[in-house]
Amino acid sequence: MGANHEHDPHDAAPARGRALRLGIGGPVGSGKTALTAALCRGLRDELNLAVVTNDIYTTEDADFLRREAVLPDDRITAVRTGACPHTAIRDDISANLDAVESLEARHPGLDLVIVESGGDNLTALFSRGLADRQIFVLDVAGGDDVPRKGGLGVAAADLLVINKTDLAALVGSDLGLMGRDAARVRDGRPVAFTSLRERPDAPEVAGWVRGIVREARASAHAPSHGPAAAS
Ligand SMILES: Nc1nc2c(ncn2[C@@H]2O[C@H](COP(=O)(O)OP(=O)(O)OP(=O)(O)O)[C@@H](O)[C@H]2O)c(=O)[nH]1
Ligand SMILES: [Mg+2]
Repeated sequence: MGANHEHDPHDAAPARGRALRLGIGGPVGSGKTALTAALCRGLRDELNLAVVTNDIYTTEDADFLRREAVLPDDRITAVRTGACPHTAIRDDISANLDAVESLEARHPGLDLVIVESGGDNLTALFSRGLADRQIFVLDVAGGDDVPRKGGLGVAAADLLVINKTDLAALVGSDLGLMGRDAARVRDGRPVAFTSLRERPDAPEVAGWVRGIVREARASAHAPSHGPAAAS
């Protein structure tokens, strides 16, 4: 029997006084690292950023981001999961939390830490104890029936990105159908179509990330509503 993916053993960590943590998940090769690179390039002049990458056996994604110089090297940390990627973002998040916290300690005042998951299946969601918000990245080459098949990643991520639209005609994927099926399972949560090949800066996704960072700042400065003092 499969694991119960609805069960999250971790509580959401308190967000006050620390960076917002954004998880980026999705199947193998859908464009998670390309999107991470796009967000770093697009936001690094206005936000204080760092990245954690997850690979099973290598540090390839971190190596790629360093080679591309999307951020200074010491703002990019690789976690080698050694097992199914979803285990490291959902069940035992300690290696990822250590990586995030060590980046926060080395770079005071971080606004945003992006955590890229290793490529996984459609049920892979981040634990709320690791990611405050999450993006799930599909690509059109995986088939235009993937949004209809649903799965937690497609249905529940805060933003669904459908990437590689430049390949849609080549692989016979119907973008309209993907959009309608995604809307049906997502209960109003947003969907963005991207081609990181044609628009490597992903302006729509960068705009969404600006919005969640603004929200996090606003709630960090809002007065807390603790229980009223007894008289
Ligand atoms: N044609 C096309 N190729 C893309 C696009 N986005 C990414 N790619 C390519 O797709 C391949 C996989 O992209 P990655 O960003 O490494 O995908 P990933 O999801 O991080 O992959 P894993 O971490 O291995 O799961 C690379 O060769 C990218 O250059 C796109 O919009 N269009
Ligand atoms: Mg990657």
